[in-house]
Amino acid sequence: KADDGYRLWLKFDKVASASRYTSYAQSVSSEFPTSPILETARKELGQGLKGLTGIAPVAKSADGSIQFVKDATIPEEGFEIQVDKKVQVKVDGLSVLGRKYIRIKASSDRGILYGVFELLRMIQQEKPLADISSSPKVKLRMLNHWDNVMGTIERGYAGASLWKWYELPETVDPRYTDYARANASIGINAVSVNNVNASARFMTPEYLAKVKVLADVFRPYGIKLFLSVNFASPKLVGKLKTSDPLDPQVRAFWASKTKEIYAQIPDFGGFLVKANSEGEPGPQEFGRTHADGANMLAEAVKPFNGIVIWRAFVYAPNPNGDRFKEAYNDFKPLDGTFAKNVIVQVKNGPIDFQPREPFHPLFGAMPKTPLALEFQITQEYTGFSTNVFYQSILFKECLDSDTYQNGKGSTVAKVIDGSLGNDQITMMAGVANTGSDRNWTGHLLSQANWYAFGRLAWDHTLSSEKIADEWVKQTLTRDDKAAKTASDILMKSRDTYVKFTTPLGLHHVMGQGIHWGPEPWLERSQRPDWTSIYYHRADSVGLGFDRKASGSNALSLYHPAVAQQWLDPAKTDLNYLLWFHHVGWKEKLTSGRTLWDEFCYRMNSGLQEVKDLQKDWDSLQGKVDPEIFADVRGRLAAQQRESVLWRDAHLLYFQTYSKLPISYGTPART
Ligand code: GCW
Repeated sequence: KADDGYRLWLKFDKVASASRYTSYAQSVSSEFPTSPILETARKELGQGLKGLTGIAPVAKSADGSIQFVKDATIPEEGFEIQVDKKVQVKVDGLSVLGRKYIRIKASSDRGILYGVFELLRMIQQEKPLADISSSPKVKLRMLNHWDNVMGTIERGYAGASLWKWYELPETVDPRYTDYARANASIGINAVSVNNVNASARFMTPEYLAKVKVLADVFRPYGIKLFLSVNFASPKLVGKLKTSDPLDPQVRAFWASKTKEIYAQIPDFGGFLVKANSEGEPGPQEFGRTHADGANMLAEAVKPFNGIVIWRAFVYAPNPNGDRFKEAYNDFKPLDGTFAKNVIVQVKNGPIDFQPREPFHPLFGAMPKTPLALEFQITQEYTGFSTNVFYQSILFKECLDSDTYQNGKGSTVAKVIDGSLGNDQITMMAGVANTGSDRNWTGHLLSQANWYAFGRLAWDHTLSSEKIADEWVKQTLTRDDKAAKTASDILMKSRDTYVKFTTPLGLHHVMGQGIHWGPEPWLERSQRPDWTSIYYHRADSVGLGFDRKASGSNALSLYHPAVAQQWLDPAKTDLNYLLWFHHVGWKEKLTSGRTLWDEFCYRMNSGLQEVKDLQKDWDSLQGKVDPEIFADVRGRLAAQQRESVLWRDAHLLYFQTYSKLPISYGTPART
């Protein structure tokens, strides 16, 4: 039967080497008292082993061939897997050493659940079973859905929302469970279900009753539910005259609303807030700060151990300003003023999820405030669902960036995992790329981005190669050669995409309406920061945004050691060049080519590389499922068409400024 991608990386079909694992698949015993999460672990283990080995383990009270063992020394949610530990067993009154078994040790049922998925992951890749101990580096590993009441998804490219609000609460789509288990299998333990451009309807009893049902489905998978809130809810739902966070009635509204939510969802996670950004309401309307707003909500959820996740994605129109600096200018002065149960959520880069961005200058600049890192899994600026763009590469680039907060080695990863301070809350969030398409993510290869996000949120030290290899072996093929080809496609994809869309540090030049395709020629709009020329700054002299002291001076927001690497155009990594410098068209770059020639060269090689990706994928025919093969093949062809559009649009537009001939620098290939 052809594979429609629905089963994601959880296929659990019988493996060729099943006999290697059968002795372990006999029975399961547990030292833990029963609980919904433990029952999920048992069920997943049972189903998984049955699929992978053909044997369904029986439940035993003790001495199973797989044992869930309690060990209070293991960090919360972490686990240890021990394989082949010998035990003393009594046979006919004699004590004998023998019998192989697997122990999954944890301090909690959650740890057992994650250990079970780790074990299944090993078997599914047909790896030799090995001891492993693992625990998550950040506490909240969260998906943010930008899903609307009407069933649409903001920046979603895989169909409609998974949440069927009109059918809820009465009808519960079994897909909600499949979604939860996919998340649990990669360690995701929190989900905000609605768009940060939030409808206040989610604060009504009608919608809370629906949301409660989702929370009930997610709970046995160890997933906490959060809601995005509209800051004007006191006015919109509570019928108050104001939503001023310092107004006693407003505070009373939130206190009682919070109580109402916890009555339905006792383990409710808390609120996610986008305020005073892109037209969303917020505390600044009342002359209050982001901290005033966040702390007011924090007070409401505090009695229930809830938290407030306050987004730092803010910018306002200012023709002479630099959007790069706005979040920093708003938030840096507030460091140390947020309540203990607030975490500030910062996008990976200062502008907006571009295919390549320098890391956000707030990382490293707010030592007294826990910061969450927000990535965008959905491919708004990275090719929708027609382009392959393996985001692990982008995620890692940001995580591994050094902020120098506490000297060399203070990477973004260390800022967010709390190892530089004593952050109570630590968190990584990803804007979900899931939708109602049968294969969940539109482009089948985009499943790897959901997978990679979860794996990196669990352990940011994993390499992109390892994650790609794991995903491919579970999802596409275990044939070594074919798996290598598929992984290589993923590994190359990010660079290829950057080359034909935004090479050399060009940014925010996409179509401004739906953010699809190139639109560098957008020079006028009702807001200056919503044009392309605001970002690319092309003129007769050259291209790029000067962010040194001679320009916007945004570079000064970074630690001097960070700024240093980007200050001198002659020493700046070419991948970031136009982020920080306005470079003359005929200026020689370190590559030996002039800016214009390098630009033409990269655009064209990006396009050629897409052709290479197509060839690589074609070589997988017969090695991967035919339905998946055909689907990805079609999308790569669409990507090829788009790459021509990007190259030609960019070169013809920018040529009106450079006035130089287009030359690709390499012999054109067919
Ligand atoms: O990337 C931009 C998107 C908006 C989004 C916003 C945000 C939810 O274009 O659609 O709004 O970011 O992150 O708030």
